Amino acid sequence: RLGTERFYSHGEINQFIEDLAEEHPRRVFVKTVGKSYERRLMKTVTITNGDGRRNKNVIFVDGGFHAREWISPAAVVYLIDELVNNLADNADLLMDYDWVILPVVNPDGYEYTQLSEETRMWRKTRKPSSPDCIGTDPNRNFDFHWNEEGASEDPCDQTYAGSKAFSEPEAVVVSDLIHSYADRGKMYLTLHSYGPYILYPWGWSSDLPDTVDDLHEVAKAGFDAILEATGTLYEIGSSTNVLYVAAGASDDYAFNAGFPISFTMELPPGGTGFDPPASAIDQMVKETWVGIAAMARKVVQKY
Ligand code: 0X9
Ligand code: ZN
Repeated sequence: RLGTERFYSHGEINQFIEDLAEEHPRRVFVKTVGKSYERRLMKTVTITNGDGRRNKNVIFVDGGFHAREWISPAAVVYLIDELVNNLADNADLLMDYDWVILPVVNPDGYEYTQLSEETRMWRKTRKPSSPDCIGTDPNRNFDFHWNEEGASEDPCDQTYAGSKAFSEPEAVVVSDLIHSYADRGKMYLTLHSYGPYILYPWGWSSDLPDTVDDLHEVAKAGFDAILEATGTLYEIGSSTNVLYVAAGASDDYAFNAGFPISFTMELPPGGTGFDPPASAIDQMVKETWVGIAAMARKVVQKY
């Protein structure tokens, strides 16, 4: 069991989900879904209530898109622990839903930021993008309005969109998962930092989806729950309107593929922004879970 006293490596997180599956063989299932550029194993954990019913609706959660946003995998680890080890409080969230979770989308980048102070603020993947530069922004690499706005064609930039859509193996893994769950996936949630924001589509343009009221209602449930629990004031709205236009991201891709609810949750800042101290993890991940649970509760009522 992983506590909240420090940040964990990608290997430790993979081991954590493997151990959970071994301890709870009827409730927790781990699957290797692909490999990163540096051949790290990317694994999903599927959490169920163990009733054996197949093809339930799905809530899909991922973290660790951007290497330096360490609080994201930390929040995902806490969410996994909560769903598995606190079934009593979360039975309603697992009655008609399975949760599929990919804790670290960009393990090469995540490990790179753990190497040294100098590499701590790395954002992108680690595949060479030109003779001089390394990395693509995995959250600009999806094949939906790819490279149209808010993305860069310069391989040395932080928001480099890649040589083509889905040039990065890590983005392909997420896309394959999105498609494999699109028919029963009701909420796609990708955790980033830093905000605090709960963002919904679209991020590729300032247009709002026809179903913006549904998106806003679910986001508001998370907003209210967090405000009430800790006083943290999230901002909610469309990615483009709250933050900036940025095409080729996973949230728009999942929404377009059929998930009726799709959010980027940007957790609050800490430290200089992307580097909250380990002492802040406990409070931050618990607060995040309050918001996610409230949004999931709204989703299981609505869909
Ligand atoms: O720019 C991003 O990828 C996200 N912000 S971050 O600071 N974590 O890098 C926001 C993505 C919002 N979604 C879309 N623009 N589609
Ligand atoms: Zn991010």
